[in-house]
Amino acid sequence: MASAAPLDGVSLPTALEQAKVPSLPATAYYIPDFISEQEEQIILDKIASAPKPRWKQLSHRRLQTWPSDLVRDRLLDEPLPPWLNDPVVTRLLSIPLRTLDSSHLFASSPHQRPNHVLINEYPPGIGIMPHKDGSAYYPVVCTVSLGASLCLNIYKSKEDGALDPEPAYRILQEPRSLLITTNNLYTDFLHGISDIAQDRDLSADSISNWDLLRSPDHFVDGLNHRSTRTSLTYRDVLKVSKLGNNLGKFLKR
Ligand SMILES: O=C(O)CCC(=O)C(=O)O
Repeated sequence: MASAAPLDGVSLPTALEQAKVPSLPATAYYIPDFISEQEEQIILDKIASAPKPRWKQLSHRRLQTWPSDLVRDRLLDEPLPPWLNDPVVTRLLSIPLRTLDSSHLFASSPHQRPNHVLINEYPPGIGIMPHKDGSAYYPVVCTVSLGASLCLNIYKSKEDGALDPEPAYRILQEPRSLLITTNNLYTDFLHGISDIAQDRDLSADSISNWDLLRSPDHFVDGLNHRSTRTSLTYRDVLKVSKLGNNLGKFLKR
């Protein structure tokens, strides 16, 4: 992959189309070296130093939402903190979709950039149930992985609406990588992460983005021993309320 802006450990495609995962339904992109080790550590330190009430504790997993939770699918208009904006958003918007085309991934989204970030922390053995992200967001999800690798499973719904229990596709996400899912992959498929301590049967045949991985040699035995992995999922929330209207007053109470 050619580097648009040489920075230690960062390698960006000159156009997003070069990072497309061709074996997946339209459309996914994978960039293994999206941020550097130093940038990864700075973001992890910021997450760790966030005030305790920022964490929402679920039964096995905890998460932070920035700038705030959605209320009835609406976001209160507030900027992302600088450490979530730079380098991730600035870098995302700097990559053209196609060569000789200046438009970027969020060029047609309501706010022309992601305005919301969910931070999920997954200890080994913990995942997330298969789900769709729904209609509150513009249908583009950008996920930056920090700290460790794991597999994201992609599921088809059956004709009767039931979930096919076997994933149709598996995407391996390495630390410092960016995964983008959009189009039919966003609207028609579910995604989830298994509650396991090891991802197994990893190979060029079973992993959709194998040819785009930074270090496929790390998984030659077919295994990924999980350690704590943190993800940042960036999205553009469609509906935003300005402070001062009723939602703003309600939230500020
Ligand atoms: O952590 C991930 O990679 C997936 C997160 C996720 O499924 C979500 O935020 O909806």
